[in-house]
Amino acid sequence: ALLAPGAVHVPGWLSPQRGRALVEACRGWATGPVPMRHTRLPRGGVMSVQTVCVGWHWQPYRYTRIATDVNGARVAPFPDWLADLGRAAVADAYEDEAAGAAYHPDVALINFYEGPATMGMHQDKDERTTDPVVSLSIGDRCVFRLGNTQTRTKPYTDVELDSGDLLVFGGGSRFAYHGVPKVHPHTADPESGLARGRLNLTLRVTGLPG
Ligand code: MD3
Ligand code: FE
Repeated sequence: ALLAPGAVHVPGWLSPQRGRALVEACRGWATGPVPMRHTRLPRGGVMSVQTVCVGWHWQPYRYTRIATDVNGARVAPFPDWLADLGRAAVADAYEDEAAGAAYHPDVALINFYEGPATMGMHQDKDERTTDPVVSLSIGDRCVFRLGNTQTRTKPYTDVELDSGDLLVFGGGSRFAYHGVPKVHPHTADPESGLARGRLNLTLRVTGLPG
């Protein structure tokens, strides 16, 4: 479904089998080289979601190869199979094979929502490109809020996201405010590979060299 210009929701895009494989890969990245943790914000806050990155390390508000804000380790490389998954996602969401083929993500942010974790309304502006963001959800259902490009308040659209759902945000929605105001606890199907909580992967193109 088209949520807004450039914003496409494809329910159930990820098969349970692929979702479980993705969960297993994320379990590996969560242990290191840079462990999954609550990101500390420069003004002293701590994010309620836990995050681990692949390809580049996101520290608010820039991308580095070394996690100087966590443990000083070099971030895990971005695997070719994950870039392939991103190309398939863009091609399917936009029904545009050329757009899919032209998509070369080099970073994944992996967010884990446990207990009361939420994500406030924000824009993703740390990438130096306008290429789409691909989002894959696994585990508990949640409310995803897609706002506008001007303010972090109304008007916005709330969408229920379920395990396996794909979202692609490009074009006029790439710099829209968005957030996750609510996760519905204990709604994950064990078949998803997650016993509890919600996992979200976003694939992006940083525009940074090599
Ligand atoms: C709309 N993650 O990591 S994914 C984030 O579910 C983030 O963990 C949320 O927002 C999550 O930055 C939402 C969907 C998403 C991601 C990027 C977007 C929506 C977006 C960029 C522009 C507009
Ligand atoms: Fe975001």
